[in-house]
Amino acid sequence: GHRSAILWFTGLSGAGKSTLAHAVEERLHELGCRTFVLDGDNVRQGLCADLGFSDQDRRENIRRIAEVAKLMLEAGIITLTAFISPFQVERLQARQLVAANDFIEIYCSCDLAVCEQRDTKGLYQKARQGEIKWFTGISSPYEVPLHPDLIVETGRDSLDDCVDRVMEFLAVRGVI
Ligand code: GGZ
Repeated sequence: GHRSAILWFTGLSGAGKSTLAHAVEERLHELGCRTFVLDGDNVRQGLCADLGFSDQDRRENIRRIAEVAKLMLEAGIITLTAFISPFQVERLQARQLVAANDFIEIYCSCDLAVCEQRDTKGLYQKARQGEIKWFTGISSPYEVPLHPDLIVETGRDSLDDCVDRVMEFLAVRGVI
């Protein structure tokens, strides 16, 4: 059996949050865990379709996601959220919605230069050319977590290694 939890992945665009969350989810499924990944693909299309990327809209985006994650926690699900979540205040508020033990903040550490080099969607190039205003790391801030529960070096370590780090941590925390 397993207990429910919120795995809150945070980091720059292109740091690998969503990829890591889905890879961790796969491993959790092998253990028989019930899981759900919330990311831009399933949230910004629907629940948050009215929101853009101003500071205010990002804060509201994260607030809604935190509330949804709380409901899923109550439903007994391990929820993995993969959003930039650039601001310390909203990450702290998300944490404070649930019991301390149920919220695991995972900082996906990846240098801006590496994200920009990867530029899988070409967004950094557009941001540099001024075609996207308020792009995180270029023209909008990212507040590095001061006290994350776990730091994974997604810019340096392989995906498999990062998944291992997360799974080890979940075992230590007694989630799995
Ligand atoms: C940052 C943006 C922007 C701007 C579109 N700034 O790499 P991606 O494409 O798939 O992930 C990014 C995603 C960020 O949405 P989040 O909901 O995670 O952001 S936040 O937590 O700050 O609310 C990127 C894409 O959307 N994208 N415009 N201006 N990322």
